[in-house]
Amino acid sequence: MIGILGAGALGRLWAALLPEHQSCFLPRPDTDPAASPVRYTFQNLDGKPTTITRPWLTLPTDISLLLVTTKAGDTVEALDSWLPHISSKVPVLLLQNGLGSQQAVAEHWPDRPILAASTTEGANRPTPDQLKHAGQGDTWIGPLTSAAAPLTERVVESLQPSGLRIHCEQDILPRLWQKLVINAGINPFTALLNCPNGDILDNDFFQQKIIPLCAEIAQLMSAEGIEGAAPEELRNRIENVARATARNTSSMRADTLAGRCTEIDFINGYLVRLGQKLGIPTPVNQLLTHQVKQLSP
Ligand code: NAD
Ligand code: KPL
Repeated sequence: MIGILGAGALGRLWAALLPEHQSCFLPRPDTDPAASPVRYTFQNLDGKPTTITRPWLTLPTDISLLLVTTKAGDTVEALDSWLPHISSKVPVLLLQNGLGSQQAVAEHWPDRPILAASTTEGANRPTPDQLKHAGQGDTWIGPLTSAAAPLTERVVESLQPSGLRIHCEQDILPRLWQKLVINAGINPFTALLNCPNGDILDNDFFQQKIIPLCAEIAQLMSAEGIEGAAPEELRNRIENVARATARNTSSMRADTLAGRCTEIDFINGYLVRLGQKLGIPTPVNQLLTHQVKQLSP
């Protein structure tokens, strides 16, 4: 049985795609243990609707793999409630965007098999009872702790029945950085300008900031030994994704519009903290982090 911690958009996508009876959700501490199962309408990539019903976990001993699909800022606390009840041999797969939360989990539980995924799948909930698979992508999975390295292939195999494109990646950090670059270059602008991804491209604020932003990120990546960090290349990648997802509402814009906390602390905010640690100035990341935080409750 695969346990899913975080019954939001991404968690519900995995639950819908994994075979029935092979996944369940781990409740939040404030959920009534007798609560009815999680039920929603799943709309696949062809738009076909299906009703999905998945139980809440009752016996933690039944879990063979834990997928963690909470937001980055909730992850350590969510795991803190559950890991004392789950065998230390069970692999824990983190699916958060950004960076910082993955390292925090690996540092808190260094002896556990902790893995991280970088995914370009897209899922959203147009209403609380609906889940839409909005875009097909790829998912790379790799180890964060030494106990996880020998388990990576087994974890990937156990997720293959979902039908998603999933790959083993022994060196997962560069993949997490690649996604971080995209999120750092698109998400804050869409939230601040309250526009879909593609609209940032013609905006003066974006055009003024994207070159110095990419220079900051490139310097941080080089200092961390991450390859593929020429500023112009980063800018091209960001602008290509903004073009390819032109009509999308980014997760940060969606969070801001819904009055939820954003993941800015794990995207541009992570880059600011890393710059402070390495002695590299990051004024554009600081500005974007500060301004996005002003939008949140
Ligand atoms: P979401 O807000 O829809 O879901 C998060 C869920 O976690 C919520 O249901 C929330 O109630 C639950 N949660 C919070 N604290 C909890 C706790 N202590 N115990 C149990 N559950 C708890 O977010 P999402 O869109 O599913 O994204 C989850 C993560 O995946 C984020 O880091 C996001 O950046 C990343 N991601 C999402 C997508 C996507 O398409 N949705 C794609 C790639 C990466
Ligand atoms: O990952 C995304 C997000 O919204 O968080 C992008 C790639 C920007 C797509 O919207």
